[in-house]
Amino acid sequence: MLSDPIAAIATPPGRAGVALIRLSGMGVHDIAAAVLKGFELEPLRTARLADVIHPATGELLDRALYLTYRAPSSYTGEDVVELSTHGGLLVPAEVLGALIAAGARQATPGEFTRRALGCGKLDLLQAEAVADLVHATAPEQRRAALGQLDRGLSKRIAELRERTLELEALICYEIDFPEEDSGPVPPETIQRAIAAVEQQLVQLLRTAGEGERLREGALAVISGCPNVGKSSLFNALLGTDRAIVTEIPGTTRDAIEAHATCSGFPFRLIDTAGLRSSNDVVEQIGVEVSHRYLGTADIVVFCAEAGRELTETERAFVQGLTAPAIVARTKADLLGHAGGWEVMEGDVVVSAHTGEGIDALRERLAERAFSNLAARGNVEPVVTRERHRMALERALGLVGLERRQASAVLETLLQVDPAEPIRQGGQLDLVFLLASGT
Ligand SMILES: Nc1nc2c(ncn2[C@@H]2O[C@H](COP(=O)(O)OP(=O)(O)OP(=O)(O)O)[C@@H](O)[C@H]2O)c(=O)[nH]1
Ligand SMILES: [Mg+2]
Repeated sequence: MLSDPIAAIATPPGRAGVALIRLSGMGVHDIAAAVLKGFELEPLRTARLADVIHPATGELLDRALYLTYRAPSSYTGEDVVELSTHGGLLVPAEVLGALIAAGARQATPGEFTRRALGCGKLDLLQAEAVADLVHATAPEQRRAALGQLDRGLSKRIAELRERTLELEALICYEIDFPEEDSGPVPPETIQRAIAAVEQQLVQLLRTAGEGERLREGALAVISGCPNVGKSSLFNALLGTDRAIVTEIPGTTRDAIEAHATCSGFPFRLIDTAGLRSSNDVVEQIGVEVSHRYLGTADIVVFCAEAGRELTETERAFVQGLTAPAIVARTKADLLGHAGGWEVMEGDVVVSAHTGEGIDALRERLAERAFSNLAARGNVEPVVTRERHRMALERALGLVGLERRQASAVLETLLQVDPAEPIRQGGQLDLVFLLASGT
């Protein structure tokens, strides 16, 4: 099925050597022929150079490479032409204008991928993976997105769907042909099969918490008393001087957010105001903001200078946190070789000035915030969106229902009308349409 012709610049605006413009839909080969001098459709998928001409004025706009594709063998599944023009702000915009003058329509965001979905070139999970790949900032995000694009999660869902359908067939067979020669299906067989599906659903759901965190970045809040070196540590983790550092306690008054990658995993790092009660209104608001962030944190880096014991207040604060905490003992360089203080197990000793312990802290952050994913490796699919989680939770609920109903049906097989529970079981199929989004 071919839809109306659309065109868009696929590369971001700004100065660059090359820009990619895509055309997809009905009649795009004719549209391309109207703007590319000497356009040839064949051979397909072969780069050729052509002058780009405005169809109305005949003005030369660029000299570009183009490739042709014929439905269904293209990204969208439609007829496609891709033009590699020179980059920058003007040339790609003018070439796009020429294509629109020749009959194309400006594509809406995501429309090419939506068409790929409509033409069955991608399923919804793969289309989501394309978006995740484009937005990836950390290698582990890229790995998960590529796994999903490679149908990792789609295949797992398809397998589960297959198993569930077999299960339903087994139950239906038992109900429809209870006196077949092959004898009754033992109830344990059915129960075992249901339990196996349930277990696989639970396993997938276990990846959801960290999977969603992987897409969005784990919220890591740097907290502690004033002047303990929070902003310096924040800057050291980022590798750039983002937050202001001074020797005056109460320097940071607002929460500062920045993206960081630790051992391949994405984090949203937050530097916060030092925790203390203050008469300064601005500082006090900053402290309240810190508390708000602490309430939503996935992980907290609690800072206290190395070489001293944590105060009672600090200890109580760490114990009262709802998120897991890593205690960072800061300014280690000031200690020299001075001994006489004990590093508690799990604490990380760091110096923002010398860089000591910063890599260890990065590793610890990744281990604590993504412990399950880090341990699983890259072989297993990961659930990365609320939509997936909710569909799987629904499926789990329905499988549980099926298990309960199956036992009831099997126990009283000939005494009840079995049609109703089985129809209920049929809902499962709907849930496994996760990949198609219906
Ligand atoms: N020697 C040494 N000094 C440090 C280190 N980290 C921070 N400092 C110093 O400690 C002082 C406070 O540092 P900040 O990073 O501003 O501390 P903070 O916890 O963000 O302070 P507030 O924002 O006021 O709560 C500054 O003078 C820093 O230079 C370190 O690793 N070694
Ligand atoms: Mg600060």
